[in-house]
Amino acid sequence: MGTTVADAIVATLSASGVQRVYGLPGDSLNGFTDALRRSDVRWAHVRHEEAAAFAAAGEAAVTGELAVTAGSCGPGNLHLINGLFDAQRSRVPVLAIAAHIPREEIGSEYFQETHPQELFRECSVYCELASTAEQVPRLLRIAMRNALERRGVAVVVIPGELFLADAVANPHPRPVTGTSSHVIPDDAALARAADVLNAARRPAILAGAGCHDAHDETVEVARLLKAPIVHALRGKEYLEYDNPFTVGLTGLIGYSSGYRAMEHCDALLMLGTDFPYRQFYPDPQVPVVQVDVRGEHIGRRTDVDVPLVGTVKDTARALAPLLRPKSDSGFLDTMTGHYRRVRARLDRLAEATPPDRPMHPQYVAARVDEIAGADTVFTADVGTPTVWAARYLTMNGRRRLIGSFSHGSMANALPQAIGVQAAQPGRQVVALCGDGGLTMLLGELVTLRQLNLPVKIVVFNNSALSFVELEMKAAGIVNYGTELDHVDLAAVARGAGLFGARVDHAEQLDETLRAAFAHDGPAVVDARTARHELAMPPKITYEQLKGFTLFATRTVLSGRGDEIVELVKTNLHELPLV
Ligand SMILES: Cc1ncc(C[n+]2csc(CCOP(=O)(O)OP(=O)(O)O)c2C)c(N)n1
Repeated sequence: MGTTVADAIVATLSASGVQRVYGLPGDSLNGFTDALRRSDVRWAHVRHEEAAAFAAAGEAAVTGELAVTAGSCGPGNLHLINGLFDAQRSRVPVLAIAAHIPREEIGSEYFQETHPQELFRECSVYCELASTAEQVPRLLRIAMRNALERRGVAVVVIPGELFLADAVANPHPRPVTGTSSHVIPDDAALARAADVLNAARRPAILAGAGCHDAHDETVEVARLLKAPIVHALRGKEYLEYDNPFTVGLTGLIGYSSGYRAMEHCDALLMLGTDFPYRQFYPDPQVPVVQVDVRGEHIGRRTDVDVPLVGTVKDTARALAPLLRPKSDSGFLDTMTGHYRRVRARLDRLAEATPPDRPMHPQYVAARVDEIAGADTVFTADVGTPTVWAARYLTMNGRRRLIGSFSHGSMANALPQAIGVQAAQPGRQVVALCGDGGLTMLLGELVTLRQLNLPVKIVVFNNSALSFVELEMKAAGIVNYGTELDHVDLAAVARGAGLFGARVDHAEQLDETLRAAFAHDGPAVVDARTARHELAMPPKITYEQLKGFTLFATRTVLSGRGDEIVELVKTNLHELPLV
């Protein structure tokens, strides 16, 4: 057999450093999987294509390099879509190879026909259909370059028969790999920014994922300005450590100290963040300087006085010499003092409960934080696991925290962990899962075993879609449709050939976590946690408070008064946070 188009694709992937492709085979993809069989690129076989896309997103997030996923025609690649949305919204480079029905059938409502270029348009930076075999290698390289440079998803749609077509052998395919550049605003723009910040008496910094390589530069600007650093969730892993200026997160799952710093500042410097919640930004008269390498993102959350297009690292370096060091640290001291008090209160909430009470999820998260390694990669499910991760995982510059923080999809933690662990087999990977999230893509437990990935899963098993219950309570809606039948997930894990242990009481937790983390293979710790843990947003609006009271009244009226008693018991301690 000569060289096929699929062989040429795989050769380019391999030359570019791609080591595996996540997916599920199918007729239209057979030419591609067959070429993988002949190559050094591995097939990372999952149970659901959504998991394949999430796994690629997880790999790309932890390596910063291109990760690849593939799906067969019609439903096969359609299943990729939610994971691809996540990769796109997290701006990590992922290539999706979407096999397609035979060219000559397109447009006839053929078996399994969809139009992938239309379906994936919204979740990609590049999405094109290959029509001839000759076109495929160049289309592939363009797609890879787009994914890398525009940090997102690139999709190549390839009719199945093209994979099997003859290709011109190319013994030295050129690698397509990432680049790095310095991007700095011009002097006039920097001077305007410096004027605004020098004139301020209480400047604050809001920092996000764009600070990924700019910890020291961000802290230096904060030191000059005596400015508290508030961070968005995706900024946590890059800024929360070795940083005397941090005042924590803001936003719906943030701390009141983060919120207060934004509320009381008289100038805001946004560094590499697209933090979406407009109600958490300062009043409109407060001047804003925003730094983002993607100029088109500037000003879409709040009005901006000085837009600076540049990488945070380079821009902060260029800005620092223009800043007049401030001497008054009053605002900073007040805000960091507030942060310390909030932190102490949060730590008190993470206490062990007596054996007759279910564990506080805060306690579980805090113990995981303590027992996990110094360079662990954590993934956290959307839902309350993200709240506990945000509040209780300590970052140190080596640990990583990955979630579905922009797309906000459930069931992300396990498949993202698959990708992280596959890319970095020697590293400890801990997935914090909800029972709703884990059971949504439960089949991927088997993937862990099949691919030999020693991921450690800690389930916050509260038999509910707990985060949604909180949202309903805040809106004054009686909980409905949020109950999850209890599942013994430790037993399920053991049935799938994994280590599985259940923890009902606080005193069993440490020992079980240690055993699971030391286990030479994938493990599930099924932690039974209290259902009604409020994760109060730092800014409780009058509407939300009213909603909560309304919820209490309605629940009592609907004959569920015992639920209120339980709620108050588990949450009274949380209320002072507001
Ligand atoms: C795919 C998807 N479906 C629905 C939602 C809405 N949603 C957000 S959090 C959540 C509950 C998650 O439940 P679970 O995983 O059990 O975690 P918990 O909040 O109970 O700890 C739901 C349904 C979503 N974000 N994504």
